[in-house]
Amino acid sequence: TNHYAPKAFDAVIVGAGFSGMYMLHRLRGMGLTVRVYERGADVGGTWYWNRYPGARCDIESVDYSYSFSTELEQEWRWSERFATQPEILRYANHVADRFGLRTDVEFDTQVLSAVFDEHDETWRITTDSEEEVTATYFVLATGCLSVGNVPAIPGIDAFSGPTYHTGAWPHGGVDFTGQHVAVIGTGSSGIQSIPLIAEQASRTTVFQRTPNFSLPARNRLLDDDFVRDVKANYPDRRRVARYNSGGVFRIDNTENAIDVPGDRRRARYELLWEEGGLNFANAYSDLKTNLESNETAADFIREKIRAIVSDSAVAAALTPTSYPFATKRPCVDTGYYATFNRDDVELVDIRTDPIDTITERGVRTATTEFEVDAIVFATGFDAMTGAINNIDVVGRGGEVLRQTWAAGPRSYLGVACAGFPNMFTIATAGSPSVMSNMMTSIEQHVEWISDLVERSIADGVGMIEPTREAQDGWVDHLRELADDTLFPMAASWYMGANIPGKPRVFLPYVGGVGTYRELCDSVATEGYRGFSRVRQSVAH
Ligand code: NA7
Repeated sequence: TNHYAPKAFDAVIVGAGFSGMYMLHRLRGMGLTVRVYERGADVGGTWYWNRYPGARCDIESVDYSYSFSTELEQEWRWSERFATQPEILRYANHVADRFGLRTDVEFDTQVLSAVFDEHDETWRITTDSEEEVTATYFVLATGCLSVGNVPAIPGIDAFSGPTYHTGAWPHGGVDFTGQHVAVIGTGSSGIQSIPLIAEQASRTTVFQRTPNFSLPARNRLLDDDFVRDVKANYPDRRRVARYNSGGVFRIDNTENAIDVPGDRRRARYELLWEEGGLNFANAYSDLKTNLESNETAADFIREKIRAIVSDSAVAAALTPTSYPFATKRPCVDTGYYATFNRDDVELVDIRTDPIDTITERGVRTATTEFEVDAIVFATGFDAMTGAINNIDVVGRGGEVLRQTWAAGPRSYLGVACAGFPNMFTIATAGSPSVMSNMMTSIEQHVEWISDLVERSIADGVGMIEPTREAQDGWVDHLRELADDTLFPMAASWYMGANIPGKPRVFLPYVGGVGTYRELCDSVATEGYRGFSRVRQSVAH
């Protein structure tokens, strides 16, 4: 062996969030040697970085958790219906400790490139610690909302006070007491943080480009009876979650809103509004496909906004009208709309009064200069493709992934790419992950990918990759599914529309996690249909 030969692993995984952690656990359990690189100083991914006030998961905690270990499931006790970021991060740490994951993770390390060496049939991976390692399998568990988007507003560097992005929040927290704070952006992060920032700051100015539909969380502490009941019924609860559209414990309603009398429909909306959370968005099966049905739900929420917000001009500005309900990710809030009834909170509609520039003292719109002490960017992420495109990924024949994806991501099943052998992606474009309970999708992906790896090792296959035909077919299928829905009508991050210059392609698989799981399972039982160099699977 060559003294200078890079360290060789069976698998390298990028990212130690919930995807990377479980992938490590599975591959290690198969006897593989694994190295994980993580740019953060510890595990948790999204929940490591997004420490802004009010950060919570809007999937219920008892569902937003791993199901792969019964012991883990039984020993962990969630305290709230919707867990806070600190609690979810504690959970991630608990998992890392319990399964001894940290020993195989290199923290504070960013992967810069991964180049497929055709001669050795291996991936050569370099990091910012100037290390080069090789791996047979290369897994991108880089997260779908992990590259922050700070808009290029002129003058942004001139501001004399501190600026923050919700997705890179200081670990010690920020004290806004006595300050005038500007918040730019009203997606989930803005809507969660604005009520708490407003409580602390002396004055809060919210700059809104597009109003969002937000549903009340109705968060609560979980009582022992509820937790006991969930734990006693976890297998059933998880089974339901795996096979419905959203990966949560819910029976999908097959009724169409359009077929239901107005008073009954209204009663159902009222019930789901009172129950709180995202189930409202699945009140009827045609809400995301039929504009007229969609309007019934949208109108219901618009009425609620008018009822909550006392100033009618502010209420009108907060009311979404430019896109159908739920075609942008609906938000879940605690007291968001009511926050605008405070005397110390103002809303600036930058559609009518656009931001011209950021100055030394604050934010200047076409009409006004707002002098502020701090600016919070709640401006979202270069979603789904951002983190992957930040790495120089080079496949067979020098094919550069970023170039292949220039007009939109291309993959098979959202997990593998033609020309990039033994490379897998978790919870990114082309899969239902972002439109579901991420945990359900992550477990499905990780288990399916590790089964594929196990099978190909057992068969002595070597390199596996999807065929171009299978990949083209998947890209077409994704577009056809999306075109049958209302989703393309919104300028959302699902469409890449929040990032200037990003191709407008609908990124997620919109067919639901249950259908997707069945499809992936059928691909596997048919000898990994669409992959090349995988031998026919023996009947099992
Ligand atoms: P989102 O949902 O992408 O929200 C970002 C917000 O920032 C949204 O209101 C944007 O308005 C606004 N934005 C983005 N760029 C600008 C510029 N240039 N000027 C003004 N306003 C801007 O990100 P979040 O972090 O809130 O949530 C991400 C996901 O996390 C969420 O969907 C859940 O899945 C959890 P726009 O609507 O684009 O007009």
